[in-house]
Amino acid sequence: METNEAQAVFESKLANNEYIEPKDWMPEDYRKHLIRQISQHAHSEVVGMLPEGNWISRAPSLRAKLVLLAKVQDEGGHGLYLYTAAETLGTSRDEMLDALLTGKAKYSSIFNYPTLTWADIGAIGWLVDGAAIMNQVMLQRTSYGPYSRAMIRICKEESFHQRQGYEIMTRMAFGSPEQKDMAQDALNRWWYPSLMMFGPPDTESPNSEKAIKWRIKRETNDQLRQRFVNQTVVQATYLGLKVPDDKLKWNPEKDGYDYSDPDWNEFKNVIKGHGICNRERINARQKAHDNGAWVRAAANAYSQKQNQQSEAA
Ligand code: BYC
Repeated sequence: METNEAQAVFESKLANNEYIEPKDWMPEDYRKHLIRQISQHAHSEVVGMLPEGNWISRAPSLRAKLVLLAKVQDEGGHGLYLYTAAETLGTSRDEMLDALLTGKAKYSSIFNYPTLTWADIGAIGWLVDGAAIMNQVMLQRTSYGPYSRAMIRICKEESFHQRQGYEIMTRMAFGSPEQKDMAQDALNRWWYPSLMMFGPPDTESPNSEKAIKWRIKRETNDQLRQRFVNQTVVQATYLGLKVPDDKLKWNPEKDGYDYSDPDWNEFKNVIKGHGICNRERINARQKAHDNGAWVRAAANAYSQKQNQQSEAA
């Protein structure tokens, strides 16, 4: 097929809301854009296991420990689906991991903040998974087939994660005065970093225009952030907690809340690698990668042996 003809088929699939599949022709920019976004998403899932993993041994009950273990394990699975989806675009796991460990690839800014108390585990589930779902529901309808199918599965698990977080917050907010203070303190520290998860404002988002044109993203960063604020304020009110924003006000004209922007300079600093925990997170991933070298070597040796046996047969 000539490139012009292939381009026309690509455009018509997008216009008809059909998936682009790995063997279909696609513009090189589209392929690169997806590798960037999907690998960043995969890295976020895997690095996201670290702040919560810190609390597995300190969970306040056996039930809480089991639920948290299951959640952290799910995040590892999400990373796996997403790395595999990215591999269908012609990159390799080694290339992606190298980009993460050398700081060339980003992962979500949110995971560079520390988890100081058990209430932070509640806040992560409620706010961070809540923000992630808001973003990921749209990604279930993304134009690239393998990414969309991974997202459908991930979203089912993320809603369980959001509920486990909200359950922790409910127990603490309706618990003793000290527990309620801890819940409020966690909300104070996680609110603005959660708003940053949706990315910079639309006017400063270099990737959004193409992402929307190619139907990789279906909604803009600001649209999703606004929906998150509208939903979360109601939940905070139910908990009797105060969102740390004095400018927060219902605006009937836009049918949503007016709210204060996060500190975008802080955001830029964190994604440049200068957040509180950036170094600790990458060191932990590097250590896990080094410790896993023998597993990769054993798996390679096993698959080589299988290949030799099937060639000989
Ligand atoms: N953090 O043009 P923009 C989870 C970068 S984890 C870091 O708006 P785009 C969970 C952006 O990459 C799920 N970097 O970009 C796990 C770009 O830089 P590059 C996390 C950010 O791609 C464990 C530049 O800023 N979710 O659920 O159109 C426990 C300009 O931005 C961030 C995903 O990863 C950020 N917050 O939109 C609990 C979702 N924001 O790459 C929970 C998938 C922006 O040009 N990703 N940047 O060097 C996306 O939907 C989009 O990539 C974003 C950004 C909305 C994040």
